[in-house]
Amino acid sequence: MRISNFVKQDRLWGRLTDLAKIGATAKGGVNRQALTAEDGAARRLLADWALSRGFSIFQDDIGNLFVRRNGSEDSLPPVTTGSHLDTQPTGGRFDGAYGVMAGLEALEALEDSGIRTRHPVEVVAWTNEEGARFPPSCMGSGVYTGRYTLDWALSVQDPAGTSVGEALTAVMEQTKDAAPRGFGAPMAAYIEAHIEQGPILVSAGETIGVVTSVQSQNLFEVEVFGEEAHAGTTPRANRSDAVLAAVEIVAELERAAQDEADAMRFTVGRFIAKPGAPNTVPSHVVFTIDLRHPENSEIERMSNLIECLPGEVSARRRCRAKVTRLSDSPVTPFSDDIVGLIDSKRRDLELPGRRMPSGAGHDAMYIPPLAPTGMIFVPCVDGISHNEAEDALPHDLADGTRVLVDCLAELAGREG
Ligand code: HGY
Ligand code: MN
Ligand code: MN
Repeated sequence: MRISNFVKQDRLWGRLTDLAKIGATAKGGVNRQALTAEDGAARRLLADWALSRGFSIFQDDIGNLFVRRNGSEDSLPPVTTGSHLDTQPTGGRFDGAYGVMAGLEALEALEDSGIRTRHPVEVVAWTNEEGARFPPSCMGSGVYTGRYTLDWALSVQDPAGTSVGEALTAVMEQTKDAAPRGFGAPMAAYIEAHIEQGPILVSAGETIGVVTSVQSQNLFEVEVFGEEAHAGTTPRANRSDAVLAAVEIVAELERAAQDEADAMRFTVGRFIAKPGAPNTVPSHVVFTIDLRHPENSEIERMSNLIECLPGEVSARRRCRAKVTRLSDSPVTPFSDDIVGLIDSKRRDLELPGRRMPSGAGHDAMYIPPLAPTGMIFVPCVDGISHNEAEDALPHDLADGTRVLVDCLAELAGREG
């Protein structure tokens, strides 16, 4: 008897619908940025759903929230699934939320089946996966796995000057009934379910993406320093205009990032000029560069350019530049065993699918040093994501959850 028989599409869809109400936007999307009151409310809702089913809850010092269904041998490391509850400012109802709700649905299906597992099975909601308010992304999983120190993460500030530490205190208070969990606690395996956030599955009419790797991604912060001056009286020859230097830097780097294969992903998502007065020459610009590529050598080539070109352009414009590499994550291959298991379970369920790399970053990319790791993709409508129009079909979401729970049950050593 497959545990996937106990997955309830309506229960999963209902929870996603309830969750999407927290931070709902007028355009039908979700704005539930990390460590906001909305994020706290979503975490509380997950905790209440978990407790009402008899599961237990834990949280670590960066706020990663764990839901646990005990195993018959509870000292064994858990088999873990999960994703994130925070969203982009103009986010959708499924990015992250699907993986957490699919994990909760998997625990419910196990409970409904009456089948025990040797290992405990856990769902985690990682803190600040998006890195939209507090860059870099995957901060919670990064601290959990030792990529970042807790102290550094707590010191990161949002554009308004609020630190992660200040925002985290209020949010963790809402789940203070969760038991403590240490960083890096071992896992027997980790599988994350997520919408693909791209066009491949939906174009092929397939249901399951068996993810083989996550492409490399580096995040940079570039600051350009100039000099404030009067917009009306200051000749060009006397100006140190930080914006003009910054836009020249971006234009030159964007040209260098152009490749025949259209594989390099170069994004300037945040660009803030100060003092921001229309009639004062700007003295300070801070902007981000999100760089991705399927090959490590290519992203390093482009990263080296990003680290030296801003200084050269700035000097030509009587400005100076500072480049900080906020995060770098090389290509992350997933475990052959987990990839093989996901592929075999999708075939057992006669679901069309393919093996494929992930263009988007996910918390799963930080887990391989800790546990055999994999991901399950399901299609999203027209491949749209990081957009309020993001959408997915209930049966695709349920099918991905069916594959997930059959994998978790096997990895956790089902008894019966
Ligand atoms: O940026 C990413 O790829 C992820 O969606 N946070
Ligand atoms: Mn995501
Ligand atoms: Mn995202």
